[in-house]
Amino acid sequence: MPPVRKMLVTNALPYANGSLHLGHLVGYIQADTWVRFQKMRGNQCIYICGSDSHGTPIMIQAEKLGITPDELVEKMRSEHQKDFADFLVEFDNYYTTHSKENEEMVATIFKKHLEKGNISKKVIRQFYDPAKKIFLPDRFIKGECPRCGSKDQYGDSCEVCGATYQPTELKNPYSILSGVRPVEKESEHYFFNLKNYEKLLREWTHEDHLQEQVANKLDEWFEEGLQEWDISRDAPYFGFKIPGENDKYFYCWLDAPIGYMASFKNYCARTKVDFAEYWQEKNSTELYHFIGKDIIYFHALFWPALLNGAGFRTPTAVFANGFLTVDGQKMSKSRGTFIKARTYLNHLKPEYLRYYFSTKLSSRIEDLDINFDDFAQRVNSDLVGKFVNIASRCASFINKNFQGKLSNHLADKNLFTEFAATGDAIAEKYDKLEFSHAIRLIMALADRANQYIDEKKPWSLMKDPARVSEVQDICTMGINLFRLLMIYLKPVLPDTAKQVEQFLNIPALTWNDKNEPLLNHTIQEFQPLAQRLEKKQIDEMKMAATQDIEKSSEPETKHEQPKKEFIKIDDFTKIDLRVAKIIHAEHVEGADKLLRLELDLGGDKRQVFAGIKSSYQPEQLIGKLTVVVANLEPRKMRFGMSEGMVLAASAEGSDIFLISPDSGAQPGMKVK
Ligand code: B3M
Ligand code: ZN
Repeated sequence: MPPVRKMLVTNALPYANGSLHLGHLVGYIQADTWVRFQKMRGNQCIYICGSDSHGTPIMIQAEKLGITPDELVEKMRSEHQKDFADFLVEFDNYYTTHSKENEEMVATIFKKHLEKGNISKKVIRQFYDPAKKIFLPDRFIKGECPRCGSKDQYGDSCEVCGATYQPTELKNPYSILSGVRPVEKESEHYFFNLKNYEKLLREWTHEDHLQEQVANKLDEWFEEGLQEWDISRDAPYFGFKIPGENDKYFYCWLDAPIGYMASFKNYCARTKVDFAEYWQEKNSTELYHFIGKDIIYFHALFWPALLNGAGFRTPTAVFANGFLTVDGQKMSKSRGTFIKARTYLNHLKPEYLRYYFSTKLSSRIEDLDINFDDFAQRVNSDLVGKFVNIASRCASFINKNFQGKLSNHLADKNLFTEFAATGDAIAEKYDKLEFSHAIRLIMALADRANQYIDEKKPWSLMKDPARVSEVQDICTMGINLFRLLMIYLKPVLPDTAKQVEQFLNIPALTWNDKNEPLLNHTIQEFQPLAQRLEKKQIDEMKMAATQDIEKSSEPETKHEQPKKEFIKIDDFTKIDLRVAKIIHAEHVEGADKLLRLELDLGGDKRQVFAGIKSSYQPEQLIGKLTVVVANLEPRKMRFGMSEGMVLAASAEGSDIFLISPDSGAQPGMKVK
């Protein structure tokens, strides 16, 4: 028996300002599956998470909702906890960075680094919103891209051309909070000098703590040169005050990873586990962080440096996962592929997603695509068609004909041994986070088990009274193979495992149970374990996702007041507005809204199609004066060319009112 490992596992702490979506779940399901596997192996594995509760976006979001940041954080924390629980992501502790434990921990770590001379103060210039009286994070400033000129780009990068830049480089910048032009303002900030840890980090990077792709990325960052890290923010800010300062706070990204320690500390107080055993330098415990690929810099550079300098251990490994795409595309609200965790849960079983993800996850940072046709196909063919099928094929014979009793021996010992031995290979794949490989091995065994039953044909033996006892042996064998498959799938399908444990009338399955068959034992009545997934269910879920977006999009954009667009007088004079006399008007066959007008612009005759049918009869219009855009590029319409546009006033749902000059105006006169 390998020695029991003592492991502490964390997942990135989700921001407490928005709901979880399927993209978030990749990393949580991955870590949860891994933790469940470790626990099944008999390792002591503690799984920690919590809300990332500080920062400007949380403060602003609370303000929008008219609640305090504390209230927002608590509300989101319980929503996230419920979502995680329902996806069977089972943390040992789910805490918050906005806690006493964290505040103390942050102060301790900060003080250590101050004493070591790793932190210095410097005055910097930053954008400030004079209307809201607040320094603006890069993402709160928009303007025109300095490279391609695209409008409404964020202060750090352009979504159109991909340029990255400083917010001060934006042209015509505006604050998304107030719409006003930000001013540059000076303020003193605290900086963490990451360069002091370059040697340590360069070594650490190549000691197998990181995925290869991450280590390579870090090498690039070393070549570019490590930057000082601004760890302070000015008031108003929702966070921890910097000791000795009045209106300065720690940047939320400083206290966020320290939140792992605080959540664990909170867990220790509850369970009497020894905090120091897991965090002191040189110890035999293991520390793992599961994160998204976008936050590698914080976890692979700042975090080990912060820990080491403050006298704590560094992580055993950091695992980064890729992003989720839906049907090959980035999740997008406008395409209706943005699916909230809760929307999924309202329609589909959490284990289906857990299974689907595990068929696709590897130890590499790859984006993972969810294609819902493939999803349904996987669930139906693997889980329903192969796995559950084994139990349902065998259980009814045992239940009905042998009073639920399994035989006292294995009909095919070799096959059982082969299944048990493959368990070691599967375990190795799980341990290395090669889930998709583990699942392939498991499904190959499921095929073998089905093949065994097909060959033995218990249903036809049942008809021959002399061979009925063989049926019990074959089905006992089938159920035993099924039981091993259940052990192997239990990290992915914990709920199904519970049902199976009940059905088999056994205590919670552990990994080692694979070595001993279940014989001479009475099982319970078989209950269906999984239903086929119908396309309709997926369609309904997708529909609900679209509706969610429609519901939520309004408040989300409410406070983003883009800068008022002004045009220059030159822009206006480009438009050639003329007085026109309507000399003929008629209905257009097949058009619901249009009338065909013939106009006289002082000798210049034009045909215009105008969408005013709902408010005017053609006869009413003949002889009337109106105003027309005379230099609009002629447009070919289904009914003919339209050579201009008449001006009319209207509001949503109202009548249409043609614009007419006062009497005395002559056709062809310029309107200015
Ligand atoms: N809240 C970003 C994220 O949710 C951030 C993670 C903090 S981990 C210490 O991906
Ligand atoms: Zn650009």
